[in-house]
Amino acid sequence: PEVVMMGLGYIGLPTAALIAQGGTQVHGVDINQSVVDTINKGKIHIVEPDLGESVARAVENGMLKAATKPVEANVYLIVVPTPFKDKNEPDISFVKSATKAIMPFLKKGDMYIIESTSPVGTTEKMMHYIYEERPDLNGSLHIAYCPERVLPGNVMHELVHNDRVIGGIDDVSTEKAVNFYSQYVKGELHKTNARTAEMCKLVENSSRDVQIAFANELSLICDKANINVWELISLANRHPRVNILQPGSGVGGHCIAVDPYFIVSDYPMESKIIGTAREVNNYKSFWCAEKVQNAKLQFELEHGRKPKIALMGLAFKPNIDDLRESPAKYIAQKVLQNANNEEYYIVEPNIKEHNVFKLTAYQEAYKEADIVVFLVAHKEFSTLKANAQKIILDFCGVFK
Ligand code: SAJ
Repeated sequence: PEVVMMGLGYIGLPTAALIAQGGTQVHGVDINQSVVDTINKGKIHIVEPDLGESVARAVENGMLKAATKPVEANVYLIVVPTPFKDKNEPDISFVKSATKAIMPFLKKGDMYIIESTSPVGTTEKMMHYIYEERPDLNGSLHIAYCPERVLPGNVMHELVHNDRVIGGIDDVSTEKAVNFYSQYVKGELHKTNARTAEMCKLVENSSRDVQIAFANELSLICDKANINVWELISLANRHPRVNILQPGSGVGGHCIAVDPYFIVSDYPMESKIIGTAREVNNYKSFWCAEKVQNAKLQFELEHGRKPKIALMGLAFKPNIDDLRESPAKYIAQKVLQNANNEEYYIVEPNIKEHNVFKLTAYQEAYKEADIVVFLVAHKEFSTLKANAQKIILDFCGVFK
């Protein structure tokens, strides 16, 4: 094969399928045997629009094969997770073990590209690691960092159409990597060095986190000031140079709630706003759970009975089925921990069944509940009619 793709997850698999579709032979590698088996059957293990067809086609015409071990190729892409061990240290051990796995196959002139979100300096670190283990190759590889930027739910489109930032460890590496991506990316390819490209990815997600934190902070202020934050933001945004994002029940997912820590852990003294934004967004989820608790006690005092409570939405953002790092799920768990014989309805219209939460249809939950808590602004919820009989805790602006 021409390309070895290390990691067949949310980014690796769509990228592998896309490259294969363009007529390049791709060998995909994943440590999970059942993922490998699924893909070799032309099926997929993740939910993403249009990915299924693309993988099925690529496997059927023999351009994409999956395995648990790499083989010899000309281009090696590292697209594995870089989780955060605790609040102090990003974990690049998957990048390192993927690099170790391809080490015996590398030959002079090969290209090695990291796409995984990584702390600044990771590409240089991996270069030193490779040349230490393979001194025979010294200086002969083309090494670059090129972060992915796709939005879950729109991956197949954005992989092709988003601009990319490509940073080599030297100019030749950058040029070679640009040539490679130009085969399947229609967006612009921007050249830089590896460190800048690494920081660029972290900054993109930190920027969004900081902006959401600003909106969440406003929601706390407005709650105290008795002002409708949704109206306030929409009015402020009529200013030609103001563009405030939407408050919600917190910030979740695998990227925006994690990547800022990659900066904060390396530059703690300098990254005050970035670190504080993380705190504000985390606090917002805690605050929401407290609000539910207070509403519950208040209801009991006023009505002399336990309320029925609907928790609307579990996903980490609207209109997806992904519960990873979800603030809504965190709030639901916290509320249920404090349960004291109230009746609860848990709603997630994008999921049929869940092994922990017993799910109820959103219409029924809304009809039955005394207290309705909107945790995610799923499109289904906007069809519900406001009802003055109910206590509504609208954390994500369903009724604005
Ligand atoms: N959110 C708000 N208010 C808003 C917008 C979002 O509370 O106004 C919340 C969402 O509910 C969610 C979280 O923020 O909990 C993150 O959602 P998102 O849609 O902003 O982003 P992700 O995590 O799905 O994808 C991001 C994208 N990055 C940017 O937009 C800068 C995507 O382009 C990246 O590729 C992806 O992270 C990644 O993999 O890094």
